[in-house]
Amino acid sequence: MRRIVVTGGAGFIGANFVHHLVQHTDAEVTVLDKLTYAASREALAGLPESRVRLVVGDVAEADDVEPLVAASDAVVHFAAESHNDNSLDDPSPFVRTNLVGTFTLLEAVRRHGVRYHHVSTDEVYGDLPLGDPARFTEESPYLPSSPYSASKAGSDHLVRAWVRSFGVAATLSNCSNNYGPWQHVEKFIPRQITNVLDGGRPRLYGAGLNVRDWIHASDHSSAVLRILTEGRLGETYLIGADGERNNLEVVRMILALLGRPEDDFDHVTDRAGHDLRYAIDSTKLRKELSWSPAYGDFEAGLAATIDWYRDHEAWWRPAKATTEAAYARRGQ
Ligand code: NAD
Ligand code: TDX
Repeated sequence: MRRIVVTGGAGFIGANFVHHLVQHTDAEVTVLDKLTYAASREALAGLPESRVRLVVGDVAEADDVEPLVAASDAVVHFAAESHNDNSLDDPSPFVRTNLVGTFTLLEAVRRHGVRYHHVSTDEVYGDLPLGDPARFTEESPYLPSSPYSASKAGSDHLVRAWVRSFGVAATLSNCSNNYGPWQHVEKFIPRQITNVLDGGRPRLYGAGLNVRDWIHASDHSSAVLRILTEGRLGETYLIGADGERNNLEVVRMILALLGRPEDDFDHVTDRAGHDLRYAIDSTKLRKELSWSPAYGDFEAGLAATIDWYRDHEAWWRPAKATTEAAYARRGQ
């Protein structure tokens, strides 16, 4: 697998994965990215031009996809509309990019016999009760709640159908909530960090008791590379780092790390259909492929992420005002 196409490689996790490929393999990487509001060229700056090239294009356009797939050994598909709140405002780009985009890529890898890895989310399984030991496994039933998670669930189903019906050489992964550098300020952790850096207050949806299972984006990248190179074809692997915290705990941790009182936040309008709890059982990935996360300490990873946002204000500042204006319109 020398020639790898990474879709969405200018986004948060995709860019992290491209850095990981450059550091840990000798692959030549072609990033296919539409450069939506969520993308940043800066996240790819400094990578060797001989190893990484950026092609601006749409995964849902066969003409953009076809020549790149034809000249590749593998496709790793990160490109997506990724934010639940946006999917509640306007689901249409989610259906187009996440469903039609995946379909377009699958048809291209089928035509050219190219290896395919599909990056998905734990949200396809719906949510779990609070205060319960149950976690998602590869056998959990699909029960998505939002237009975003439904579009991701549909894309997973397309991949499995292309494996079974057409013999496409694919693997899938479903990962929990990521944090780390280059995450857009619309997402929970960067939003709260930048609110505080701006002299404002974090905004908690509802009571803040919803639980997410946090993993550093670089651990997501190492898991995807392991599955791409050693995973069994047709299989799904859940990716997680045992990082369950409720949102209130995370906000209090951010406030403490930034030297602010622990109650210096606002409760705001809850998200419609807000999933209660996500939790991943990643035993299959750990046992079968001997993977383990490098970031065991969430608080240390969060502290490093806060430092990163403090040092990269020029990067996040342009998106902050428009993002907050959208939240203000929703009462959040
Ligand atoms: P992101 O929104 O930060 O980045 C998405 C990237 O895809 C952007 O660079 C954007 O320009 C690109 N893109 C969007 N539409 C496109 C199109 N039609 N054609 C080509 N490129 C397009 O997303 P992210 O948080 O980095 O998520 C990446 C993937 O990982 C997604 O598939 C998401 O579902 C999955 N995932 C994310 C998380 C998380 O916590 N963020 C967790 C599990 C899985
Ligand atoms: O301002 C906020 N206040 C708040 O309380 C925001 C933006 C979010 N929240 C809550 C909602 C969630 O319970 O924080 C939690 C995390 O929210 P998001 O960052 O929007 O993530 P989530 O909806 O859990 O989805 C994320 O993880 C799974 C990614 O955005 C998805 O792409 C991924 O599939």
